[in-house]
Amino acid sequence: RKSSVWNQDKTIKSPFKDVEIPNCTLYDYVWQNLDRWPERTLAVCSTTGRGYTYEQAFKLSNTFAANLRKKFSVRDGDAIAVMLPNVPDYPIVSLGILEAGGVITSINPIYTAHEVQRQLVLSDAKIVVTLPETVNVIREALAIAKKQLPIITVRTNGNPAPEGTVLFNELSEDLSVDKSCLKEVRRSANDICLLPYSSGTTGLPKGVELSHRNIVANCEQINEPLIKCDNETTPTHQDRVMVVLPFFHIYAATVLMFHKISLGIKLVTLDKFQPETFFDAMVKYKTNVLFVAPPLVLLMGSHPAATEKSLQHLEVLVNGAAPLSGSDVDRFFGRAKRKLDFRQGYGLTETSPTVAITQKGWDKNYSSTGPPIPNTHLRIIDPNTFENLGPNQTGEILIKGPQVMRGYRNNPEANNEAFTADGWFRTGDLAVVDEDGVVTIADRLKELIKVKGFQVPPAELEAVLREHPSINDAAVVGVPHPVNGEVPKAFVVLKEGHNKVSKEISEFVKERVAPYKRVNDIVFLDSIPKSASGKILRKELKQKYC
Ligand code: 4UV
Repeated sequence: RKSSVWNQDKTIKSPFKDVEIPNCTLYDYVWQNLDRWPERTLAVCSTTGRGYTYEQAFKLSNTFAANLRKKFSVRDGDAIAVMLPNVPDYPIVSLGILEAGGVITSINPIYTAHEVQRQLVLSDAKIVVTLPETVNVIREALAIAKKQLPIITVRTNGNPAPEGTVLFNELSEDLSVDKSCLKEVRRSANDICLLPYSSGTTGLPKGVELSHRNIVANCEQINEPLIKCDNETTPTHQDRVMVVLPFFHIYAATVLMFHKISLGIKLVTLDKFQPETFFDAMVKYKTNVLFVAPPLVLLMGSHPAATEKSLQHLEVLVNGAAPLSGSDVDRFFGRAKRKLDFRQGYGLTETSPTVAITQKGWDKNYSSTGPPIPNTHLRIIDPNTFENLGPNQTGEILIKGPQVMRGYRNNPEANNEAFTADGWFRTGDLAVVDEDGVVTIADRLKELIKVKGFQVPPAELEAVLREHPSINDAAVVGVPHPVNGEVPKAFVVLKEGHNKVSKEISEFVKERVAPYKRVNDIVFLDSIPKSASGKILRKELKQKYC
């Protein structure tokens, strides 16, 4: 069969018909169907049962938005940092920020003060929204940055708000606020709505400018391939999605939060991952759709609590964020004692995030990620010559589409590297595309390490290592790990007369980075191999020592 997705010039188009992208803000898009299901539950916490209906969430976020402008003087385009685990309030906080004209810059709630301060400074955040439990980390970060910012705390239990912070409830339930200030908000589809941080192909994390149109487009683009698996919410049916992937990451933000709320789906939130509570919640809330990253597929194929009974309601499983082994999927099916609708998506923070996803009935090859979603164009190039490659040839995957970011904030150099002269976005991933346009990710060309699907930029760890008083130079690469996918391995050059104390170096890193970025494997070298232009020769390190 002659394929029609490959063009003459060896660019690849989506097999799907183009979709029209509404010219509206993400806020208007998400609430467009509100009057169809005001009474339905929007989000519920799987551990406490605390939750909100669609109508309640709409009203609370609207009141929060008015107070952000009135009490905190939020102006159009102001960045607001959200550092929260998966609490049911997360969507209310997010939609309130958007309605107030703000930009959400989400921070991993397990970040250390060292990591938080960098993002607070770079994003120029005006306010931080967090849990009472993490106020101290924020305060420490602000002290390092020599900055002062208002802190809003989301209370998940009866504990009072830490002194000097404002309770989120008091802002979202405040019936006295005058909402006329919201009429002053001027946001259009081309304005930025999200500012997540990603290292891209190289270097330290950078602010990724995603517009309202980027995210609205991505929601519309995944409707066609994905909506069928969600059994679109009807007057008598509401899908229940388990939200175990973190909302702060773009995968859950777009695909689980904004997209699912636009469809009236119930979000069952899990704030702390423990296998037993996770499997109990799947049964209790009859969750039928689950989005995961590879370590969870592994767990669901091997944990004693993963049984036919605990998986009885599950209909659809979607994997993404890192390479998956097909045998893990088979083991999981073995536990469920049936075959489920299994999907795999591919995407990046820079692409809002979805680029490709498999369709219903997919059982060709679990490691492929399906064809490009509507309105998406791909190229596979030889990264050295930039020449377009053909079907079944491995090369770097380049993307064009309405979901591709505007660029990295204030970083022309990184943008120059990220885009070709004619506007194609370079992913830094190696992939193969077959005759039918089906994408399989083969490897990562970029230096980025992914631990459990989370970004671990080597440059970030190298900078931390170089701060150590005994270290002269450092390099970090990823090595395969059976559970986490990859883990970082460090190469260190000591200053003269200093001792090889790997334990002390590990401790030093531990204090400065989130647990999944910790380095336990350290090799001492006399020098780090570098190119003439000073670039670390990571391939050489991998070949020689890994
Ligand atoms: O920037 P980021 O942390 O973004 C993500 C996004 C994951 C998504 C997005 C849409 C989906 O529908 C979905 O299922 C998952 O993780 O990291 C981007 C890098 O992660 C690797 C690849 O190296 C990207 O450049 N990656 C993402 N998805 C896959 C993957 C995959 N399915 N297989 C292999 N690697």
